[in-house]
Amino acid sequence: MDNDNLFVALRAGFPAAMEGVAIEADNGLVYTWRDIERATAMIANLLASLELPPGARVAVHTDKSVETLLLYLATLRAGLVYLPLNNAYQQAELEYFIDNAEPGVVVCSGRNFPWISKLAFRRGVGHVFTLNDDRSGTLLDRAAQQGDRHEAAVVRADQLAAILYTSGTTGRSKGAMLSHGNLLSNARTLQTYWDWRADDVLIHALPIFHVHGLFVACHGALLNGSRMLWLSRFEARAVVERLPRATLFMGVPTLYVRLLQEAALTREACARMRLFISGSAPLRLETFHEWQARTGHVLLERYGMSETVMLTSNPCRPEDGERVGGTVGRPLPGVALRVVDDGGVSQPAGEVGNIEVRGPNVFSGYWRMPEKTAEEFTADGWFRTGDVGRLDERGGLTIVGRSKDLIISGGYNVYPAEVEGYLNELPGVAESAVIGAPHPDLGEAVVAVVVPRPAAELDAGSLVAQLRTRIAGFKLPKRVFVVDELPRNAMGKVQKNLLRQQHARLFVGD
Ligand code: MLC
Ligand code: AMP
Repeated sequence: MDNDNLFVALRAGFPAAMEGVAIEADNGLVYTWRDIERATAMIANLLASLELPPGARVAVHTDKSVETLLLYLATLRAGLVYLPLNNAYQQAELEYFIDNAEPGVVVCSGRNFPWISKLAFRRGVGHVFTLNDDRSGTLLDRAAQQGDRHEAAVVRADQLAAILYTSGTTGRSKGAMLSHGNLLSNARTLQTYWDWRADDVLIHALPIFHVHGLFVACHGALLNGSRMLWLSRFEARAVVERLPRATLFMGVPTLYVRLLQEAALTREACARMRLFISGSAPLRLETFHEWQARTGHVLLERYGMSETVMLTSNPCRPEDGERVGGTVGRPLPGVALRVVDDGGVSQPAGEVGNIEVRGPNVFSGYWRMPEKTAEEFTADGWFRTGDVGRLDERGGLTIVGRSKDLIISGGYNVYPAEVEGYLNELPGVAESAVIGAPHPDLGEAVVAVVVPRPAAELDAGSLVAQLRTRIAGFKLPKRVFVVDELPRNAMGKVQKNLLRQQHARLFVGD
């Protein structure tokens, strides 16, 4: 019987020598391919023993660990739906995700169990397990009692593999539904386009609750039987130390900015490396050039989204052309991309417009939000990315901005409407506007401009302290300005462009 389970395809990429090393973790542990095979079977057997309904969601809010990756693979293997959550998310954020996704299982770190289990059980979640980054917790305790053989669940290519929440323009997150087929088609395309080799060694330093660290990085290595050098968190020095033993690295631009601050980052250190990939946020041309001068390597920039996985890439092989700084390359094989005006008319090369895409990698819609899904797709099936760009004569894409009101800070997305919503609920706040300001390390930093209610005295520090208990730390404003009023146009709409201009040099020198 045909089985389109993504796990089966990844598993087929494991080398025949199952005793070989698959993952070397920074805590000194080494995982063989057989370890991955056995551990995912045991966790999949545990998940199967819970007798969840088909399509049940497994929501995961843990610190980064190899075991969390094993849980992801086991969820695929069991035919359930993986729902990764940024471990910086706080109570209000978790409540929303659990209400919206109605998971059958929640897995969290032991230190968060008291509050997460309470809110999960109250919302009818049947099972809450713990998983810590030192291999302790009830998930592994229970899995240890299971058999280490498991026949992967039979799934169709269009069945859901994962839901990735991506913040909505209205301030509420939307769950992008990705199927086994979406993820596998993209993984296979990248395998070829980036010329993955069995002897590649990938330094894995990204979080594993987003497309970049979980799908692009891990699928590549697993599908290809390549080793990963695993870091539980990004630390520039630890990455540089591993470069002489590695061939591949993937990062958001902030990682490259921080690596460039390391004196030990030299051509010699990078001698064995074959590819450095950047994405998830705009890469400054200055970083692109500095990287080349320091390491002798030309960074490969690519562009993607939670809803689509990878869309475009600069070339990897010389015969596919040169990597051009400031551009995100051509659409990947199988991906169709067009630039249209607001009326949906395709623009000629050189003209700026809205980026729309289509392909086997594009998600099927937002979880339980048919109206939002309908809004984001055109009548003829193209997905509106919310990004704005232009194509050159040879089909290369340059992203020039976004039509969606989104801040990308250190590779994490922050939706101003969401932060404004929380700010406006605080005592003494009449209204607020949240913008992104250029930042040398983070690319963009969150800045809030707040208007007090009559007679209220607002203190920036106290506003941030109050927000801290409600939302993830990376969404907190790095600066807060208290003003008498917000600039508005004749229609009464807040003129964020004026605020952006006003604060453009807040974090960067002249
Ligand atoms: C952490 N902090 C941030 C932040 N990350 N603030 C703003 N923006 C960020 N990105 C804050 C914390 O809240 C904390 O604040 C302080 O910084 C220190 O926290 P930390 O955890 O020690 O930070 P650090 O380890 O330095 O993290 C920075 C980082 C991390 C750049 C390594 O943000 C990161 O790993 N980013 C990668 C995100 C990513 O993988 N994106 C891919 C999305 S997929 P305080 O106040 O408590 O001190 C996607 C699709 C695609 O977009 O195309 O790939
Ligand atoms: P996410 O919703 O986290 O998947 O973020 C996707 C968004 O990140 C895209 O819509 C783009 O705005 C942005 N993005 C990803 N890669 C790049 C890139 N190379 N350059 C500029 N923006 C990017």
